[in-house]
Parts: sequence; C-alpha cells; structure tokens
Amino acid sequence: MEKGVTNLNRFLIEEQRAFPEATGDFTMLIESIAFASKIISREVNKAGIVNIIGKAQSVNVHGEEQQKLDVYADKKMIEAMDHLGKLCAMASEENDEVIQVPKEYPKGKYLAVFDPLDGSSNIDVNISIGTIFGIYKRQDGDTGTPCCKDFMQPGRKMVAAGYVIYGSSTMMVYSAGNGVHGFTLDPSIGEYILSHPNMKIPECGKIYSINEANYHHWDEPTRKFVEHIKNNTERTYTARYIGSLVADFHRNLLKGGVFLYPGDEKNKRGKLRLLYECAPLAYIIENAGGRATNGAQDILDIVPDTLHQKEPLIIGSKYEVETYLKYQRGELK
Ligand code: AFP
Repeated sequence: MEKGVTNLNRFLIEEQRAFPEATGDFTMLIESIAFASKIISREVNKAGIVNIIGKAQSVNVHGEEQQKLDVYADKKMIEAMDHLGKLCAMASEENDEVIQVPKEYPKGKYLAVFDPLDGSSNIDVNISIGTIFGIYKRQDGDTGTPCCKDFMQPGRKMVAAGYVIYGSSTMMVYSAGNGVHGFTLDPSIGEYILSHPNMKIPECGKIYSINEANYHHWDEPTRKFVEHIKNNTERTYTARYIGSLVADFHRNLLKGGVFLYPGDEKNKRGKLRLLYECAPLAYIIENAGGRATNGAQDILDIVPDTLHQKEPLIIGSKYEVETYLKYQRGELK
C-alpha cells in the first residue's frame, strides 16, 4: 500500500486491535456494507446510460412507487450481509416485514437496519443520493425467530451507524462510537481510502436546510425559529436544501448548520423514518459533536413502536438545534 494511505480494511483492522474483546464480526459487517455500496455506486453512476432509471412495478410499504434502483440496492445490501453468520435479521425501508437470514446460513448476534437508496426521487435528475445503515445487537435473552420486537431498541443501543453518499465522488462515513470517519472511494482501485478522519461538526453553523414550502403547515415554534435564523443580526445564515437527506446531512456535517424535517399539519410525525434515517444519522451527529431531536426528545432516546415509524428530525450543530429546542420549550418567543 502507498505510504500514508489508509484503506477501509486497514482502518477497521487497527480499530479492532484497539479493542481486544472484539471478535471481528463487526469488521466483517462494515466491509460487507462497503462491498454492497461499491456495487450500488457503480449502478448509480451508470444509471444515465442504461435503461435502469424508472419505476419498478411495485409500491413500497409507504405507498411510494419504488424505482428500479431502490429494488436493486435493497437486494445488494441483503445479499452482502445475509450469509455472513453475523446477523440474526435485517429491516429495510423497502420491506414491509423483518428480513430473515435464509435457513441455509448460520445466524449471529447483530441486527442491521438500512435505507438502501435514500432520496430516490432524485435519481433521474442526477442529484446525490445515499445509503443509510445502523447496526444493533440482539437484546440478551431474546431467542427464537427474530421479529419486529427485536428492533424496538433506542438508537443509543446502536453499535455502529453510517451512510454512503453517491455524489461527485462516493464516500462512506461511519462511526462505531469512536469518532466519525469518512472514506472516499478511489474508483481506479475500487478501494475506500480514509479521507476524513475524526470528523467534527462545527458548534455553530451558517446553513439551515428545510423545505420552506411547508411553512404554513409548521407549528408556531418552528416558524419562529426559522424567522430567528433569517433575521439574525449576529450571524448570517444561508439556506441550502436539496431534498435528498444524505446529501443535505453530509454538507451540514462538513460545514455546520441545521437540517429540519419537522412534523406539520399534514404529516404530524414528519416524513423521515426513525429506524432507517433519523436514528443512524443521529448516531453519527452525536459522535461528531452535534445534536439531533424530534423537538421533545433526543432522537437516540426514542424507542420505536413500529418498524416504519416516522419521526420529526432536527439535526446538526449544537447551537442551532439547542436554539430550536428553546423555541419549542417556549424559552424563546
Ligand atoms: P424520496 O426518497 O422520495 O426522494 O424522499 C427523500 C426524502 O425521504 C429525504 O431524502 C429528503 O430529505 C426528504 O425526503 C425530502 O422531502 P420533501 O420533498 O418533502 O422536502
């Protein structure tokens, strides 16, 4: 390997060595997700030139039309992990029910949750999209065929989470609770190379990201917070909203700022799913020094009731998220 270059494999091995009790199971899982993401990245990149863009003839559990690439990405994530003997089950945004490990493979102690291709309505307009994932351990004492109940754990119990952004380059960002680390895919060698070690979000940001078309449907504290941001004389903010969560999140993580998808009159619990989107990104942001809330509770403290539960998400730099909470609590008016 080139001097000074750390690839994902080397990084994982060195992390594993730092924890003598680690079995390597976890390393294998992250590597398998990385493998799936390389295949997804290849397909996303060639989406414009092959006739893969378009709707598959199926509708997912949320009543949304699935795009072909969603179906493909979902399959690749499952195939990359189902045979390892490290997982006891998976849950994906694209599947109604818990995904069981096929009978022919041994089961392990981990549970994986993922949104295989978030922001899929952006695929055919060439906007960055992403894969989001989280890994939990099955609770002690839980035996038998894994079911929804196994996944009803607060995000704080996650052992790792991350995302892959398919953008101008493909990047994988993950945390196992020991810093947030970003790896850029070098397509010439097909390897993820450590490019962003120990990522930290700035304490205060300059970016706010929210779909302002929903302004009249927001609650009063959210409207007031956004007015505060716009009229702030001490700090100047700029609005940036792509409408592709991983892309909005990644930019704000690097530059500082806040992303909001609050509940509103139409969608009381917002639009984003707790297990597949909110919790993994909340895990990343807390490990990078930021905060994530639904307006009343830290995202990582919420115990889901259902697999596909939605939750309002306010996530980003501490200062902006805490200012939002002050409006929600009535401390700022
Ligand atoms: P799609 O998968 O339908 O593109 O939705 C993307 C998404 O779930 C998330 O990635 C965005 O942050 C959010 O929806 C954007 O929602 P609005 O279009 O309502 O702003």
